[in-house]
Amino acid sequence: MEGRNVPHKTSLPEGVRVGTVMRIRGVVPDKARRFHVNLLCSEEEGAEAALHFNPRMDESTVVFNTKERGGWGQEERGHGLPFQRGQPFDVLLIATEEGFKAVVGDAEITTSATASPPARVRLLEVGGDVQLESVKVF
Ligand code: 9QG
Repeated sequence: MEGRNVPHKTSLPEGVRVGTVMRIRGVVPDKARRFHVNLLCSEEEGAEAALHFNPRMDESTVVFNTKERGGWGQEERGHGLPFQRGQPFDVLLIATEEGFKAVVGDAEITTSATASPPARVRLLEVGGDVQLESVKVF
């Protein structure tokens, strides 16, 4: 996917395995508040999220969470915010045994301890205040 905009969906019918790398590049718009990358467990409305990766310019942090049938799990927050309004970004989401590791530019911002296993993922979705440049799965 190159140069399309949000909401964006990439189907992952075979799921992801430990070692899968998802690379998301884009630009944070000047007036952006928040955007998100969701790794969803199905393509259905209201799907559970193995990972909700949510840079918040309005709170100067990145929120990580999961969504189960009963609603949101417990939030984890990264330290600092490696995203800036008006600037490009390059995010790697790497599937690990425990969940997902996020690398933004030169910084590993957190390993999400509570994420669901990568094998359950079926859809990568990007939404919110973001100018998306590319989504690639390796
Ligand atoms: O606020 O926090 C993550 O823990 C919620 C937000 C929600 C998530 C959630 O409202 O926003 O970020 O899908 C949603 O509603 C997202 C965009 C306690």
